[in-house]
Parts: sequence; structure tokens; C-alpha cells
Amino acid sequence: MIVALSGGVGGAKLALGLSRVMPPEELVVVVNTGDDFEHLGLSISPDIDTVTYTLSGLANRELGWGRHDETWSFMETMESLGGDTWFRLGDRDIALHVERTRRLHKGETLSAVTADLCQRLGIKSRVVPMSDDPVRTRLRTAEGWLDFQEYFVHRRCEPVVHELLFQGAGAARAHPEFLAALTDPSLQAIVICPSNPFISVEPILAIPGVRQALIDSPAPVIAVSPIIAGQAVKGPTAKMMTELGMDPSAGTVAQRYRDLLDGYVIDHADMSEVVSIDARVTLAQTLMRTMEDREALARTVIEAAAILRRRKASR
Ligand code: FO1
Repeated sequence: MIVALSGGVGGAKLALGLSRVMPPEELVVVVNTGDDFEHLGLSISPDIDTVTYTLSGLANRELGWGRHDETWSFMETMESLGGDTWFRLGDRDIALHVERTRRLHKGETLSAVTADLCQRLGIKSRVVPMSDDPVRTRLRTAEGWLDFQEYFVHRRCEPVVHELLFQGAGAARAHPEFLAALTDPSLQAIVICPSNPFISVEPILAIPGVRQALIDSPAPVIAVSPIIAGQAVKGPTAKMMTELGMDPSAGTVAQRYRDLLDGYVIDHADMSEVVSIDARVTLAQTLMRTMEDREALARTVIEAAAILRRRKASR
């Protein structure tokens, strides 16, 4: 069994690679829900949808979010009605949000709805929200506090970020399937995917008990850097690091995970960072353009974890 902590597009890509190079039913993808929000009366869980669309082959490959087989009549009509169209919702995607909202309002948990959705999409891996309790990422910017999607989509990540807050994290309970996986004797590795550490991974780590459970797990924790040569592969990671007073580097991300990491996978371009990283470093091609890239990086992570597992067990 492998547990992968994922949020956003980069995380979903590696999760897909993992699901193709191991028995998919042995993969548990724990997904960030800090990006979730209510919009147009709908409960939207973007990182869960990015993972499920990606694992089921439905994802829009260029954008990384939404579906590839999309039409936009709903958005066009909303535009003509003067409604909110800054958050693009395709006609097929909308059906998912409407149905999830109905089931949540009926009292079902987010994880129950997600499990059913995965089953309907033929996904063999388990996709588990980090918690069924609400956690909302908010950002203190030069223009005041912004909700996550307002910052990320509506404002296109332009405002300068001074602080992040994971509202509700302190009262949230890690999903029981997540915690159970961390103590499962068959657990081979805990993979922190190449997601933005601030907005995709740290909301998960902010839930009480999660960091300690990762440290206590007999399985090695191995992260893949989301930064290559000082640049984020996608999204505002490097910009955020600079605005938060950090050097946008693979080494800085390792610092964020400090006490957790047994292993760290960085790109060949960042070889000079190796000396500054207090974990067992593996150099790889971490930019995933093709399916082969996704699978090759996944294999590298699994192989590195196997070496680390022997070391952690003998400690
Ligand atoms: N991201 C955008 O940059 N623009 C959008 O209009 C947009 C719509 C959208 C709809 C559904 C969904 O599941 C995700 C969507 N995303 C959009 C991506 C989303 O904001 C991000 O993927 C996460 O919240 C951060 O990784």
C-alpha cells in the first residue's frame, strides 16, 4: 500500500503515475480540501475533482482541471444573465457539483460521496479527503484576507501574500481511512506529491495529529519537489515563497517538511541543492509532460522508498 498526499494538478499527475505502476487498489490518495468553496450555491471540491478526473482519464490535459469533453452552454447563459463566470464551470462538470451538493445537503459525508463517484468513474485507487470536517484556506494579502479561489482564480494569484490561514484545521479530524493507512503493516511509503507546499500540502499537515502520525509511521515519508531550478512547474508556489520571504528553491520546500522527510526527490537541475537537504536525496526528471514521465517518476519514488523503508525499519 502507498499513501500519496495530493492537491492540485502536480499532485494528481504523480498520483496517476503511481496508479499505473502499482496495483491501483493499493494506492490511497489523501486529498487537500482547503480549496473547497461554496459558489453559485454549489459545494465545489476542486482538488478532489482534479484527482478523480485525472485518475479516470477525464481530465483536461492542458488545464489540469475540469474535463476534456466539455461544453460551455451553462457559462455562456450565465454570462448573458450577468451572473458570476470567473470560475469556469463546464456543463458536464456542473452535474458533478450539483449532485455532490445535493448529497452533502442530505447529510452524506464528502468522503462517502467521493468514494461513490470514484466507483462510478471506474477508479480502483482510493481517493480520500484529508478530513470530512471543513477546512478553508484563506490568505492575508496586501488587499486584506481573501478566500482561496478568490485569490487563486478570480485574482489570478496577483495579490501579494503575507500569511496563510487554514480555517477550521485545528478542529478538523483527519479522515479515519487516512490515519488507518498510516499504521497499516502493508504500507510501503507515504508520498508527498509535487504540490504547492503552502496551499496543497500544509492544510493536510495542519490537521492535529497528522504530522506526528507521519513521523510515527513505520513507512518512509518521501516528497517530490514542486520547484525546479527556482521555478514552480505550475501555479504560484515560487511567487508565494518569495512573498513570504523564502528563497524559491527545492531546498526551501524540504525545510517546510523538515521533521517529516526521510527522502526527497529533486530534479537533476537542482543537484546543487543536495548538500542543503537533510534527507536522502534522489535526483530524477521531475517535470512530468508525458504519461511515461509520470510513470518513471512514480517508479523512482517507489524504489527510493524501498531503500528508505529498510533504513527506517533498522533504526
Ligand atoms: N482554475 C482556474 O484557474 N480557473 C478556473 O476557472 C477554474 C475552474 C475550476 C472548476 C472546477 C474545478 O474543479 C477546478 C477549477 N479550477 C480553475 C482549478 C482550481 O481552482 C485549482 O485546481 C485548485 O483549487 C488549486 O489547485
